[in-house]
Amino acid sequence: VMARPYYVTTPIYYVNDRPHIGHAYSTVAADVVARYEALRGKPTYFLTGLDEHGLKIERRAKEMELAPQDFVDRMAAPFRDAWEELDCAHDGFIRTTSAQHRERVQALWKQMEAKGDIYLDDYEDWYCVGCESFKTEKELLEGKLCPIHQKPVERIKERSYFFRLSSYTQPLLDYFEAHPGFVQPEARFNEVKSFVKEGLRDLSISRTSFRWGIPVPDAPEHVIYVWLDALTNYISALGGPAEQGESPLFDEFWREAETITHIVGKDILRFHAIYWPAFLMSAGVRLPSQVWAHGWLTVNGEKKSKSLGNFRPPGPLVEAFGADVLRYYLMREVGFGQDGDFSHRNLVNRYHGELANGLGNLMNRIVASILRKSLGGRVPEVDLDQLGDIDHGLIEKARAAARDASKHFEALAFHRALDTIWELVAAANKYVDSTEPWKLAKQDDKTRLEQVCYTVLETLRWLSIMLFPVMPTKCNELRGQLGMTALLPTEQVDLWPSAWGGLRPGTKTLAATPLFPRFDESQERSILERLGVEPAPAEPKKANAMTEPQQSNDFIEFDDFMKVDLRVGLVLSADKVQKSKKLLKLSIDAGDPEPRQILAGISEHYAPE
Ligand code: ME8
Repeated sequence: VMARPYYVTTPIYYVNDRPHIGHAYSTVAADVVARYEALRGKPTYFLTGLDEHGLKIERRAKEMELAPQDFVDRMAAPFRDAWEELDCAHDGFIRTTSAQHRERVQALWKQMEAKGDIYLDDYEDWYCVGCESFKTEKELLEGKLCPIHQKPVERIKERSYFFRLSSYTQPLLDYFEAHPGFVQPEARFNEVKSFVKEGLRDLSISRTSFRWGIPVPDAPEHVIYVWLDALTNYISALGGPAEQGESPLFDEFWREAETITHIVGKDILRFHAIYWPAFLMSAGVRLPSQVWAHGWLTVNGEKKSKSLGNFRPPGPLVEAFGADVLRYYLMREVGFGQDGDFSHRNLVNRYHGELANGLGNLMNRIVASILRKSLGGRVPEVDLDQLGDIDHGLIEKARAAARDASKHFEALAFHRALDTIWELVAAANKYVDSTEPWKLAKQDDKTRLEQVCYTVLETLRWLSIMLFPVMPTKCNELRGQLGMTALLPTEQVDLWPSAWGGLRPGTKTLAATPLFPRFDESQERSILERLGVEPAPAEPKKANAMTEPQQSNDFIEFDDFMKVDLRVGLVLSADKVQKSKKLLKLSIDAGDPEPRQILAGISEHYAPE
């Protein structure tokens, strides 16, 4: 079966802001999907870019005393740099001020017009410049504030072109009915459906009161509404809308794509799940397969706002941890679709617990240590038919992980994919604990040692593929240490692990530097300091509902802590308390004239000795 094309997009970001962790979240997710699908042999195209028109940009440029085009040119570079730093290998980078985009937007307009869906009328409504969106009276907060930006909306009264969105109410509902996976997650889809069920109003799609946009064809005193302009990026970047045969990219990745996924933040779901499909229906262009709305991130517990400094370009984080670690953390910490917190401290914790002590340790124990000392650093030759139950246990775990992780990646459940893969990492470390290769190394007959080492090395090879979408550089380093070549995704070749025993006996491994070196405490402190994180150790951890139990926040104030009388003592004896499961009776010398007797509820965890 030929693998069919896969197309994935991020929102195009407004250039009035600098790239930050929130933008990085969407972009990394899209890159991970694209890399995953490419590994499976699908032709893939990953698009990101910039939204450069609109009143918001025009005003910001004015504040900066720059011509709008100079302003957007200047603001584009930091985004390109950020995606390069984060190893986000986009195939296309669309800017809405490009000539190709302008032409295609006008072409789409004409198709909608030819359908009879555009008309001119007088218009009066509330507008939020932050959202670049009209608001109905009942959406507004007290004092005519935008519910999202908490800023006053503006009264707009002008002649404008309208799109007959109202006549797409039923077609959209029918489409939703027929495509139950169109919006993800499901709860968000339900919100979209109820919104449409209430009935849609026609949409004003042009403005005359400012200039910074794409002129309406044959009516250049109007500029095209920035969201109609912006949404069209997803096809204009491919050369669409276009007739069959006019644009090979549009044919391959839109017309004939197996899957078209728009990744967006939940804030802009309505535009993507309602307006965009309606525009496409009107123009007679196929619809995307799914709109995936992820949740909203805070950084160290803080929301994004102009006054807060946590939402900074990701450069310093990449410098401190490397792109792969940051990508890993972004995909692991918060369930895709849920809101969550990006916490520098949790990043450090996961780095140590999961990367250094989990995967890195597995690598070190075998490749850097035993293999080198006892088997000349080469991949041993083993007879796979001679393996024991415990070996097959790990092999089965690997097969299950590959199967489940692929399902999760396909569903954009990145955190689940990583959970599954980390179960395999844990199982492999446990396998090393149980088989005790350091003891096997002392035996004259090395057969068992070879079996154990091979089983772990092959597991590492599988891991180097499964983790590649998230940590491409580290995975290729890992492969280099296993004596293997870098992964090179190729169309129509499925590289996902399926056959056990791909690692060739005799391959020379390299014990290079650890993949995830541990930081000591002072390094950790200085990294956090450089990132501007307060060195308070008792930061209440924002728990991730998907993977961790909620933690209680019952911390005490420092003054209360100062009331504590804390002493160090020597345990003189410890005895089980008869008939009690929990208690140990301790006799303790804490500097008092007589030893103290203390009952401690630790018997389930400590033997008296
Ligand atoms: O809305 N948490 O651009 P934008 C998670 N130009 N994601 C976040 C985030 C956060 N705190 N902050 C931003 C626009 N994002 C329009 C889009 S598309 C045709 C036009 C991400 O610069 C998230 O993907 O305001 C969100 O949807 C997007 O950035 C908004 O970027």
